Amino acid sequence: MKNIDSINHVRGKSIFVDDIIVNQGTLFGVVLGSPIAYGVIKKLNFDKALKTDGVVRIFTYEDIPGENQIGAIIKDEELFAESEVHFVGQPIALIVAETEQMALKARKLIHLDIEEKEPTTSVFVAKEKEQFIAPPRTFSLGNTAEAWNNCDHIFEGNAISGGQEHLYLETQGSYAIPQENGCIKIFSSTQGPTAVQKFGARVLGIPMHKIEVDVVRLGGAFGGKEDQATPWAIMAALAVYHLQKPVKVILSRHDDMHMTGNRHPYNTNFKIGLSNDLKIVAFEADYLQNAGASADLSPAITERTLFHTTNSYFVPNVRTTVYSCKTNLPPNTAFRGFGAPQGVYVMEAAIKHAANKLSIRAREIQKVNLLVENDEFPYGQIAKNVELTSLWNTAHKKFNIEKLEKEVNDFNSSSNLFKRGISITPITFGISFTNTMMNHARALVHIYQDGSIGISTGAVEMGQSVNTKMVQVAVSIFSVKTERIKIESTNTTRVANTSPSAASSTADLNGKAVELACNALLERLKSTAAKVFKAKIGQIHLIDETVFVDDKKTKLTWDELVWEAFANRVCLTENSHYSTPKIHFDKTKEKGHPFIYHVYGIAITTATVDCIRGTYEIDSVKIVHDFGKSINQEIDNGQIEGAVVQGIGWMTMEDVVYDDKGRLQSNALSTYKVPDIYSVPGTIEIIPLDTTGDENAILKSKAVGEPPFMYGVGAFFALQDAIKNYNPVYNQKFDSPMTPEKVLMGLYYK
Ligand code: LUZ
Ligand code: MOS
Repeated sequence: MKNIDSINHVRGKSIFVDDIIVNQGTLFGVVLGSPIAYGVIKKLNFDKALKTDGVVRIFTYEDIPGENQIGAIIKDEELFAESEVHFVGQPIALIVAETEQMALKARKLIHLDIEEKEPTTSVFVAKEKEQFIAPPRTFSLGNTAEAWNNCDHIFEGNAISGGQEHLYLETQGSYAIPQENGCIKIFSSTQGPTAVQKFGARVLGIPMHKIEVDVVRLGGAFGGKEDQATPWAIMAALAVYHLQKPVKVILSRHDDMHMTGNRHPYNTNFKIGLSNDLKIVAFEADYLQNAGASADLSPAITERTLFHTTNSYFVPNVRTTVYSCKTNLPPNTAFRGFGAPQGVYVMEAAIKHAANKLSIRAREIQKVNLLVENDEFPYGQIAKNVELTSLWNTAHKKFNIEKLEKEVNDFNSSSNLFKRGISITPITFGISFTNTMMNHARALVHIYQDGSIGISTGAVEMGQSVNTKMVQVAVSIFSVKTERIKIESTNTTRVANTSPSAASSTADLNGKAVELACNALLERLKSTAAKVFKAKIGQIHLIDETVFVDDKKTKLTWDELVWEAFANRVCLTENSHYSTPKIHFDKTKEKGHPFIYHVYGIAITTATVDCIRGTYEIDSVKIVHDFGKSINQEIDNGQIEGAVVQGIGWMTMEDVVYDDKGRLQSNALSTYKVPDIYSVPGTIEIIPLDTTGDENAILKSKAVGEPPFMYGVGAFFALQDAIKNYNPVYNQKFDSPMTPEKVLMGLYYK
């Protein structure tokens, strides 16, 4: 089935927040952000700005009727700065005017008197000062202190990974409209409609039922709108609260890049110990996570890093600690993979480091340490339905790893100025929100009298095609034409108390809820049909919009059956609730069974480096992936292709740069490079692993959003391999992103 949005998307007919037809009298808000990273606010002078043509009002923390607090996990984040600012771009005020241009003009006329203090941007300084978001967390298995004695080889090293700007095509934005009795309706480009509602209620000091949040779709999010869509929505709502006029707040690209956080940069020291037969005996790592100025989702991201420190390998002795460091940068936040890619990258760096020292290929270490059935993860979960060996064997059979290596060698011996490299990247990703409480969802399904169907869920469509998958789930149960089904907007009054669309779990959680609701309705329709034909329910089947009694086709069609049920006063609406079974986690012991299942995969990456310029191309990424039984191979392949390219971007070219005053230098698309059509791999080949699927995944089709992001890690190591093939004394620092500048330095390193 095709993505239901594709035709409207390519014709520019899809509606995003900024496309909603505006009401008469709509006002426009522009956010004033702090120009400095750390300081004490002495005086704000709005006099000139307020006299500017069209300016209606300027809001600050003093206008907040409830709590000036939007921190979700930890209450450490003000909506508007009160007495201190903690990062460049931190919101101080909202200027509301008749047009956006008028508000922008007024913003320039605001005079800020802020006494500057010395900002902290480095994780080392933060750690030294013990400036942490929360106490450090450690996961351990076995006993590393003793295990070092049993290692034949021990290596220590350091690995750095950088930030990443989400760069969703649609910037952050919201449109809030006053309703009667002090109620407010907010259209928001958010992954978490309930987050907007809940924290909006907190800030405005009103109950949640006075705020309705509606989301049609997002023009991309990637985690950047899990938490950080909230402030702009609340600001619009705050202005509505006071002015009783519709207010729109849409960030410009420049403001968005300045004011919102990124993927967390990490700096990690690791230690790995191996036996002579290359078994990893012990692994330790201290991860310094740059969290920025407030917690945001950092404690949860910390956790997901710890859940993925050993990637796809069994290591009997592990001790890993994440230090979430508080700095004067914008609060870093969720980004596809949610801390797992950072963990996986360090493990792969440690293996590569050991392989370099032992003068062997990394794959020789990787292969003999792959997780197998009943191995224990460092967090106590026992690995089940592990597909890694079967993936490795399939990759070997379909792609012939040794032949690929030989091709690389042959190329290199016949080429002086271009050199090629190769790497292998196995991935393992745990599916479920690591916070067990969040793993539930609801669906509201109406069958209308004419046989058409409307479905509401908590799922937010952000380009991942979850709505298409929801249609498929309903079609698979009702056996009706896809045109019968409409997926409604995500709305807090129809489906309440939702978790954000995140953690790769949206299709599973909401799909299972849709499945439950549709099955309940199907039972009622079958019961109606059974009465019509004086048969038993078990004899009734619905196939292609027609009722069958046993295997005999009847004349009763879907719409006639629906009418019959309605005429007999049968309820044609169902509201269902799904919560993931079996999962649990004990934070006091750091042990449990947090994930309902794991997604596995393996990628082989090849790259070619231009040894004069330091420029490069990723030639191919060959993947064997565990989809379970995909319900939509094209959509899932699209998710993989997008994730691979985004992962390669993170590992190779996307370089978030702040100066030591905490000012973003890579603040526009001229200075921040993202992969474009010219930098995607020459080929991306995807082979689905042949498996029976997983009962806990929706229609056995496993979650696919985040796991393939980590295939991008392979680009870093393929590039290092290519550099090494030109310069045998290359120092192989694990310092990503591997920009052309770093490649060039590596090629000529002496
Ligand atoms: N968001 C979240 C996530 O709140 N919890 C998670 O475990 C998670 N995992 C991946 C992406 N977003
Ligand atoms: Mo996410 S990183 O919002 O799944």
